Amino acid sequence: MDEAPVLVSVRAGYRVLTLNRPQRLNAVNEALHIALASALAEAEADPSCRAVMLTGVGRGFCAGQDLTDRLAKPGEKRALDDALGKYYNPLVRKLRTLRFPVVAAVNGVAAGAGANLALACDIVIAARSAAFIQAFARIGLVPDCGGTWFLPRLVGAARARGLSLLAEPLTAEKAEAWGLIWKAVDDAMLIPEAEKLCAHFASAPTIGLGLIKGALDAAETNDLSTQLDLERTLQQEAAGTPDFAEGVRAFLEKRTPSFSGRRS
Ligand code: T3D
Repeated sequence: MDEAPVLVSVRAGYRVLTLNRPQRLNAVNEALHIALASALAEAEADPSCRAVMLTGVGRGFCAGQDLTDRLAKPGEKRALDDALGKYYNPLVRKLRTLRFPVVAAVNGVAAGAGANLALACDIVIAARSAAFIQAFARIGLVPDCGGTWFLPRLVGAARARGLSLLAEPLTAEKAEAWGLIWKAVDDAMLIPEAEKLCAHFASAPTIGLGLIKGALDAAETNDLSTQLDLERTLQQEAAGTPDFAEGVRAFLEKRTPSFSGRRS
């Protein structure tokens, strides 16, 4: 039997999803798409899951679309809108709207859709040896998987254009300096650091964190007045959670809060 394209490890309060096609730097084929979507759906359906870590086996995080599936016969035109509509776009939407944080632990090169898959996660930490490559222009494509949306917002227009048009590798350290990612860490510290973040999120006020994700995404298109109204609505929702009551009680009692992450 073929090895599973995504390995799932269930930990206390979170799950680790590991892309597992190391011989192709975890390039994405249809089987990996299906396995990843299903692993995310299972994590979402598990009330005890309060964070997800996404990482890769071997020396790559993810090299984007598996190009062996894209070789065209002379004169043949490949239709890619289906792949985006059926797999990549729902994947990005899912990551952005999951009710808990997703931590990308970028263990090696992240290229093409692999780079943007990482950027779609809530917190991106990368091994110092990793690099981010908007590889699309090297093969005549356009950054997808949210790249044209994330890049200018994260690093500004000039750097977004440089990265997209030149398709040069950006080191993890430079990615941190440019604000593309949360931080670069020593290779040996990548998984321990990512585990620490996930363990933190596993005992955090999960409903509130989910609302924060939504508020920050909405802020990208809302004007201030609309955003103020949204904050009002979301704050009311957050205030109705047991975690808000516990947070205030714990503060006043000078103790560490014990958040359930539950709505009621
Ligand atoms: O099609 C659609 O559905 C639309 C969506 C498109 C989204 C996209 O992601 S388009 C962009 C696709 N990705 C790329 O263009 C990146 C291709 N890979 C590379 O440029 C290089 O592999 C890297 C810069 C990422 C790493 O280079 P290096 O020198 O460290 O490794 P390598 O030797 O190139 O790769 C190792 C193996 O992985 C190699 O196989 P081999 O020769 O040992 O048998 C290589 O062919 C394979 N590999 C790497 N990336 C892919 C891949 N095989 C298939 N597809 C890949 N994307």
